[in-house]
Amino acid sequence: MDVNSVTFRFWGEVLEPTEMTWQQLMAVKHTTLTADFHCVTGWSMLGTEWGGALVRDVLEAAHVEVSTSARFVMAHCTTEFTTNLPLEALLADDTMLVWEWKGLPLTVPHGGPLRLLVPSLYAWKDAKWVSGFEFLTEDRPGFWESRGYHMHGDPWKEERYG
Ligand SMILES: Nc1nc2c(c(=O)[nH]1)N[C@H]1C(S)=C(S)[C@@H](COP(=O)(O)O)O[C@H]1N2
Ligand SMILES: [Mo]
Repeated sequence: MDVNSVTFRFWGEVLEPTEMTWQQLMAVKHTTLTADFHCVTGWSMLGTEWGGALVRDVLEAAHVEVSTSARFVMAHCTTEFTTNLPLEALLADDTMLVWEWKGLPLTVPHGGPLRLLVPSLYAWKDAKWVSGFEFLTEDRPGFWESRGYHMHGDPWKEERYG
């Protein structure tokens, strides 16, 4: 995977669609976070250490101006996988774009070079190989959500299936 060919896109309900290069992403304020990971099928992985940047900081660095009409976001990947989440979840103070796991580059099977990490929601929302955010006025189901998974997916409320 040549990271120099990575572009991360922002479109939909934004004042102007824009994109970021890998170099621009790497220049965003670095954050590490230790989080628990809950798969909807029942397993959890506790205390995993991730490195990257808060999505908030990424949006600021890219000068993305989210329209006041935006309420939801669809995360898109380099594969057909998509997942939807509320805008508040994307902007939460623990939601990140990650590229490191235990201080090492994130491996391809786990979503490298770039993965979305939403510790407040089930792990199916943690889009691997994430390539962009589409801002939406209305919620729309992503890959698993259109196959029966919950539209929101809060593990504490056990929001597994819709
Ligand atoms: N692009 C993409 N991201 C994805 C998935 C997928 O199929 N494609 N599966 C999701 C699900 S259901 C889970 S449980 C986690 C698994 O992450 P892991 O492979 O790093 O354990 O990734 C999530 N992100
Ligand atoms: Mo999962």
